[in-house]
Amino acid sequence: MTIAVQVPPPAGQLPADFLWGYATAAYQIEGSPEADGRGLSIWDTFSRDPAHTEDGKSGDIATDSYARYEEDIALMKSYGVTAYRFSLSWSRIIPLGGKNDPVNPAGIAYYRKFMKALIANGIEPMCTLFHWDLPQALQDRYTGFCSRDIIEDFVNYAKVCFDNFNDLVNLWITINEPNVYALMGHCLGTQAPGRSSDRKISPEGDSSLEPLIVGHNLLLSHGAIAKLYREGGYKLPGKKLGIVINVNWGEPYDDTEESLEAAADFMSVTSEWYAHPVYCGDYSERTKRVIGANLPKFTPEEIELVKDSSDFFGLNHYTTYLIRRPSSEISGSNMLMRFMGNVETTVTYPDGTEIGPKAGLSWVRPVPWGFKKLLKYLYKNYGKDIYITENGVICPNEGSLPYPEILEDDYRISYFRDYVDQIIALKDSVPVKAYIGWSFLDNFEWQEGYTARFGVTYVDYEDNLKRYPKKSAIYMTEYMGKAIAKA
Ligand code: PNW
Repeated sequence: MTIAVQVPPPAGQLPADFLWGYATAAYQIEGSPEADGRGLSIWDTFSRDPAHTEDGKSGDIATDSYARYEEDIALMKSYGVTAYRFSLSWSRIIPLGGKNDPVNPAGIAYYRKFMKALIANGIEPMCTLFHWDLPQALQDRYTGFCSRDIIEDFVNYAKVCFDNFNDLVNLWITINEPNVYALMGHCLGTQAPGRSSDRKISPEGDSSLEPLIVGHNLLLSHGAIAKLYREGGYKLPGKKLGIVINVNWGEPYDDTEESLEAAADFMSVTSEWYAHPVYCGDYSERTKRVIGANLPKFTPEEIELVKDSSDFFGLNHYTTYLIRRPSSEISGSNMLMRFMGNVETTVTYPDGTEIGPKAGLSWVRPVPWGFKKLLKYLYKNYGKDIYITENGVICPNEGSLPYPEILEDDYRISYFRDYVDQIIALKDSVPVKAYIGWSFLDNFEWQEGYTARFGVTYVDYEDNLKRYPKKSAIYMTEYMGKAIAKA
């Protein structure tokens, strides 16, 4: 089937070295959980309990991309992308995860073959070390990121990756969204490892403490890996390493002092919690105040370790919320609200209008002006080059539309185009170096199972996982092809 698209010219040009492409994560697409000696990860364990996903399905098959990588790369090449952001499965490389556990040569051989195929097709590998699929053995051994023991094991895993892949990778990402991993896995318990204070959800966990400890150990791990990368001879000219933080924009609900403070608290706890240590060396004063005594403390040596440990600001951004103080007292069990700065998020202004059109998933609405404000805010605060490492949306009804109507994703086209246009509008004031959309394929969307389709490529789960480009894929090929200057 061929889809006709009309692509008006872009509003301006992006530099010739601007990176453009799509992202995925290992557990969301690979499947083949036992191939070539892979060990179990916490996402195998978690998602094999049908109560943990919307459709009761796990990532055991996913989009079968471990086996179909050549087909996937050929499709990506046809999209004209210049970069692909993917993650490595730790338990394929070190099946039991730890520094004294054996390395798996078959896992390494696979990823080398895969990266070489990307490069041979003119696609720059953007490689994430940890996108949430921790080896189960480390969760069992010492509760994973709840323990400081993780740091040495994570550094060892990073070293194995640098030793084996650094000749093929110019852009490394240590951790994907430490904030989401800490909170969904250890406060709400809706993602692996599924820990929470709520004993109906988990037999173990402490929603008020563990996310902070996990966050702290993620930051220390990132700092230690960056030190290894820089001091171990891996940071060669043209190579970079950074962390990816998920930041949504929080706009004050109204112009009262109370809402302005609430929005500042929201931004502080949802993004500064990680960004401030990574770029400035310690938790910000506001984060310390909002979170309070439970926030772990860095020693002076640790501050030095995490300070300026990322070569760029890796930004995953999806949406904007209106922020106000909650109308009633936050109950002790609603810890997530506390981790959002003791605020309430809404999408409806005082006059009843909505911040953006409803999407196919409740938490994401297109608000391109919020993205623009965020880019200015992040550059003003941290002064780093910004790499957009994820940005995407689901169309209304996309979960239920049949093929081929489902390919007509005009809603996604508007979203992508409006967001890229903010980057173009700011090109002389905010250095954005990459735009990576989420996602290359419909895939295993964590607790949503296969019900939430973020891809520019439709995957037919009923018919041998066949791939079909959606209209957005075709549109973006032409749009980005025109927007990025020719070298
Ligand atoms: C990201 N939010 O998670 C992840 O990196 C991807 O693996 C995931 O598939 C994708 O976004 C879509 O969900 C997020 O609440 C989770 O703003 C939550 C939020 C943003 C990103």
